[in-house]
Amino acid sequence: MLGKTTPVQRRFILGFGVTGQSCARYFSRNDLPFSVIDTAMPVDKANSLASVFNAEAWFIGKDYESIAFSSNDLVLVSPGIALDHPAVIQVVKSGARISSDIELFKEQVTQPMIAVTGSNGKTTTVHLIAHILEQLGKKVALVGNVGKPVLDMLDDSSGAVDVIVLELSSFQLERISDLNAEVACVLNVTPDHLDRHSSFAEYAKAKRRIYQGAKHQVFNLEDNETMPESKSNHQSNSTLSFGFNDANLTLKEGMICFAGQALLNLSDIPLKGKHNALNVMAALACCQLMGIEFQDQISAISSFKGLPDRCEWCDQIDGVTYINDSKGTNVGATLSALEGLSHHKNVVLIAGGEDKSLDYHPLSKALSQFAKCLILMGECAPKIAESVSMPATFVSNVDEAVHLAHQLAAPSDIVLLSPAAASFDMFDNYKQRGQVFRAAVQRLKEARL
Ligand code: UMA
Repeated sequence: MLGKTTPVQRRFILGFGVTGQSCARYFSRNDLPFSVIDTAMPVDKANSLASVFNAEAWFIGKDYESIAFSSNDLVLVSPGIALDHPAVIQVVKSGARISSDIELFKEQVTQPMIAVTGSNGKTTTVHLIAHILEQLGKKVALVGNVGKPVLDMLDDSSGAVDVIVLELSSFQLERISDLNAEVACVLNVTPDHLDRHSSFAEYAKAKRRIYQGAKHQVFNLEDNETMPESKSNHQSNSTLSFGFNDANLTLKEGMICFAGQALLNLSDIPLKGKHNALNVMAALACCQLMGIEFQDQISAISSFKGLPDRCEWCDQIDGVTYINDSKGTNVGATLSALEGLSHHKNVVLIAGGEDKSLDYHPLSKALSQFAKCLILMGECAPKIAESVSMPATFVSNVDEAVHLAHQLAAPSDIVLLSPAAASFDMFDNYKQRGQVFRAAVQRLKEARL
């Protein structure tokens, strides 16, 4: 434990966003002094945070260069800061101990953890797992990349929690070891964040770190990159796979089945699309490995409502359905949305945003199979256009995109916002992009009345 009893001389928090601030609250609750380093925060924002957080010192911008770290110092690094960031390199060279909020958390929690990662579907899946457990009377803490930093769970009420459901990103996983989860699951691995990881292989390897020390493992038999490298060392371990063919949990004639027994009809699942069928199978497997019978999970699944910004139904205007998949921030997500929602090439796709060094060529075949037109916006619009054979129309904002889509779509078509790219070129985050899309659809509807 990195508390008062360890010979830590000074504590630094590197990166003072959502994670960094939760680290500060954690240290303050435990009367442990700390300093803040943020290399990208505007000084006026740091000044206003300084009145809220009682740090010993603030190092903003390049101020960190003057710090003489020692091997007795502890530096908690936020997930968004890459391992090759100059500040991290300076810390490593000094011999100071680098850690993270998740490392600190896992050393202290006593409750069983279900940990889930994947390029796409992880937030939907952790919400579904939490929903199933809650419907069955468990007190659940849903934390991690999902938006609630883990250390905020360790307050006075944490004793009442029965199960921790933890969503982890590759950024969080690349700097932790031996998570020791009760159940660990990798949903899928498709290219993402290649501006941060040196290669797809490194990205996939980071994802599979989630299995380290896990008692039970859940993986996607359709996707080799999700497979655990070895069986868990636990004697009571078991591993479950999910997928469309020959997996432990699989699909047969529209039914989710386990060991030949039909569990659930796909049409009774509120989440639509083949990708969501996989997410549901993964959630069923995770909960079963926590000792919950499949039969007890089924009614809970049918009462689960999906999440905003993930293939979210917005409205129907003149017979055209508008779907907001703003969280589709990589190529794999957009492929899943196209494949899962389209019937007979009836999708007008709105894509584009900030590039994450992704290869957009795989979109080309899917567009010709599932889409009727392509509308592009944002920084990487030209790169997407060059990578696909379908001609694209460029627009400069979401309103223009929605108006053009309305002109191009016919009754029973789908207008799908699924950018295959990050949002930061035009928006604060994907949620704001989704809100702007919903508002544009609403204005279109009002104009048509
Ligand atoms: N910063 C620096 N130097 C830099 C870059 C950033 O000092 O070079 C500072 C920024 O000024 C800012 C802070 O670091 O003050 C931001 O830290 P961060 O980027 O680690 O983000 P947090 O606000 O701590 O949020 C993180 C996750 N964000 C990322 O990993 C980028 C959140 O996931 C997560 O919900 C939160 O911790 C709690 O666990 C978001 C995300 O986009 C949703 N995740 C990616 C994804 O899902 O694809 C990985």
